[in-house]
Formats: sequence, C-alpha cells, structure tokens
Amino acid sequence: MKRLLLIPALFGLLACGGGDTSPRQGFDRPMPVPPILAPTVGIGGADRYDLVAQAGTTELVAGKPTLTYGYNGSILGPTLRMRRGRAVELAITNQLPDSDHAHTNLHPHGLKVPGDADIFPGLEGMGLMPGESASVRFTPDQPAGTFWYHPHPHGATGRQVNYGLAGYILMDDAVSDALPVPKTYGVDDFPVVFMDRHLRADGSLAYMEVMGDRDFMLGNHVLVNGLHLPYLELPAGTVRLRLLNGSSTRRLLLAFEDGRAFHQIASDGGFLEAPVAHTGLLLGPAERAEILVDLSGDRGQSLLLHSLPFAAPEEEAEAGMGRADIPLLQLRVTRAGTALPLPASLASVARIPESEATTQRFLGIEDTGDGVINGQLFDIDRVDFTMAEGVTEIWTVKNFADVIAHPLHIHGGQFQILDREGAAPAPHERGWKDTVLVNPLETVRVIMRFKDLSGRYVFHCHILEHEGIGMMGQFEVQ
Ligand SMILES: [Cu+2]
Repeated sequence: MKRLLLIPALFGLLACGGGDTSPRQGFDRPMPVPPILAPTVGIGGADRYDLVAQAGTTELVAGKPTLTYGYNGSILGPTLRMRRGRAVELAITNQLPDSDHAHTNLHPHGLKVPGDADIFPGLEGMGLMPGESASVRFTPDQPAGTFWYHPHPHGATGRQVNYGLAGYILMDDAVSDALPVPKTYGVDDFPVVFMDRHLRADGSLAYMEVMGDRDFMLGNHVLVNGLHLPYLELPAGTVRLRLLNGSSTRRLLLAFEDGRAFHQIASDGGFLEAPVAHTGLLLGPAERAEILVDLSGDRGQSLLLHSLPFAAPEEEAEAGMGRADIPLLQLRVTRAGTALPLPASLASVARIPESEATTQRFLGIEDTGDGVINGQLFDIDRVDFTMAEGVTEIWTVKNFADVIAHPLHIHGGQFQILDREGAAPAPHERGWKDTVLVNPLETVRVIMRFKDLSGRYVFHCHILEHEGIGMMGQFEVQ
C-alpha cells in the first residue's frame, strides 16, 4: 500500500462539489420504515430468518432511479427482532448480479455469537457466490439493544454496504419489556440509519472512483433509511429513535434545529445506566445511539434533525468532514401522543474491574506504509491474538495518525471504554460498546470479556475502505 493520506484534499473538494442540497429542498417523501421480518420455524423450533441479498432500483433522490442492493428488497433489509435466550436460525442467499464483487456473507454486528456465526459462511473464499446459500444457528444471550447486520466479504464489504446491504437487529429482553419507554415499532419507536453516499448527477452511485475515496469515502448526500431528505410523521409525545451511522467515513454531529435537548438511553450494546442529555451527539461509523425526544409541545409543527458542523483534522475537513450543516430528516408532529416521564434509571451496567483482566494488548493504528495495525496488513492466514475462553483483556488502542479518526470495531460482543487519554469516558460512553472512535493521536483503553466465545473473529477499522485495504486483524478464542 502506498502512503494512505496523499491526495485527499484535491479529490475531496471535487467530490464535494455540489454538496448537499439546501435545508429547504426535499422533505416530500416519507421515511421508509423497514418491515419486521416474521420468523418461520427453523430447526429445533428456532426463529428462522431468511435474507436474500439482491439488486434492485431505488429512488434515493426523487425522480432519479439508482441501482442499489438490499436484503429481500431493493435497499437495506427487514428488521430482525430477536429475544435474549431464544434460538435463532439465520440464513443468507446470494442473488446479487455476477461481478467481481458478487461474493457475500453475513455479519450480525454487535451480537455475541460463536465465531462460525460471526461472519458466515466465513471469510475464507469470502463467502457465497451468486446462487449459493448458508445458514447458522445461535442463541443470543446479551442485553436488549440495537444491532445491525451487513455483509463482510474482505475487499467487497465497503462496496456492498455502500450499495445498500444493511439491516437492523433489535434485541429484546425482560429489562426492555419492563422499561417505560416507547416500544411500538413504526409508531413511536423507529430505526433511523444515516448513510453518506456519493451520487452522480444521474442518480447513480459513485464508489471508490478517485484516489481520495480510499482515505475519506465522503459522499454528497446523507440518506436516511435509504432516501435523501425524507420526512417522518410522529405523535406529539415521547418518541424513540434508534440511530445508526451506516456511513463509511462520515461522522455526524446530530442535533435538532431548535437546539432542544434530547436524551440518549442506549449505546452500541444496550441501555445506559441512566439517560444522558445531549443537544448534539457525535456518532461515528457503525455506532448506535437510542434517543428519546419529547415532542409533546410540537403538535402541528415540524422539526429538522440535522448534522452540525464540527472541528475535524485539517485533511478530513478539506475532504468535507464536519464542514457543512447537513439536513437529514424532517419530523412532522401530526397526531396526539403521550409524553412519558424520563426514567431515572434504565439498566444495570456493571463496570468490568480492571483487576479482572489477565492480559494487556496494544493496537497501534497507522495510516502510512505497508502496515496499518501493529505494522501489519490483514492476512487471513495470520491470527494476531489467541486467548482462552472466559478471560478478560484490556486493549490499549493508539491512533498514530494526526489526520483522521479511526472507529475501531471488535467482533464477538461488547466491551467497555476504560479511558481516553487517561480520562474517564463521558457518561454516554460508559455503556456497552462494540465500536469506539479513536481520535487523531489519541489512546483509548477498552476492556472486554471473551466469555462464551469460540473460534475466530476479526477486529478492524469500521471505515470500510480502510478495512478493505487491510486495517483488520484476527483473534482466536480457544
Ligand atoms: Cu480507519
């Protein structure tokens, strides 16, 4: 690999020509809500979910049909509703059009599952060719939360996700059942996924067309549930939005146009201990946040959800990161609703004591040269770390780059952030996480239990183009 961050500025500026449409355009199409996929009866009575990866056409921008990929449809995929302790059988069939990038597989992002279910049917051979199918069974045993699924074929992940292959997994348990928060899907509880995409004038997707895309794959449209600038009709009460940043590179600083406070109730791996108030919430690639918004005084009004400008390293900013105010979604408060009191506490999130860790590891992330994590590129034949089932480890992650933040994702479940540059994490980062933004020159320590894991997993930068270049390693739980 040549020097990674070489020509982003020029191409980034070109790529951002035209930029996002102004806040007052659009908002004439409703935000699609992915359907919940009703399970069939699988082996041993498991809830069986069948996903078919396929191509289709979507009007990401009204009047301009785009070739996209989706599961069981033209873009994104149905929502899978799982329950802690209930057996699942997950099946994937590849019906993508034949191409160099047609092999696919499936990764349930954030779920704690055996290695053979984490990316199936595996990275070897990069999965299924068109016409092939695979399935796995597992029984999820982790707290309720908002997770997602997407393909993970090495070298093609970024392209396939960019084309639309991604869907939600919502986990329920006794805690989520009992919490007095909105929970009627599509009524007061909504999945909202943001995807930064580069669209040409004719509406077609441009992916990895210029040198700079490899470093900063920033688009010119941020789609919301697969559409540009949709609206969502909501009740005049408390609503719950399950936010997911499904962008390759773009971080979003989410806020409402009137600057109102909202409350985060969950991070990547489930509920926080207590709600955390924000007026702006930074969400990096692959991160999730569930928020509660009080719309009880807004009947008949509309409210814009947008991404505010923020300070980014110079090279990122030159490529278009954080520069603009990006309109995302118009909330229209059109019917009566119920204002719910904010729960004082949500769930127990016991801190993993540092003394429990028996191993410390170091991950140095670099942007240049032929090695990007601890001096090496991904090699499917190399296992970087081996650990015994049940151990607890502390991973110290250092971003040696001064030009870009890398969102590190560890497969196999959820970890906790111990500190950033030695300082305790902010309240909203004290819950379960599977992806952590590591800012330029920053050192972040995380602690993770490798309990009930088996086999091989990966860890990688969730800027999918970086992962594709080789910013990924493997660990094996024995
Ligand atoms: Cu990266």
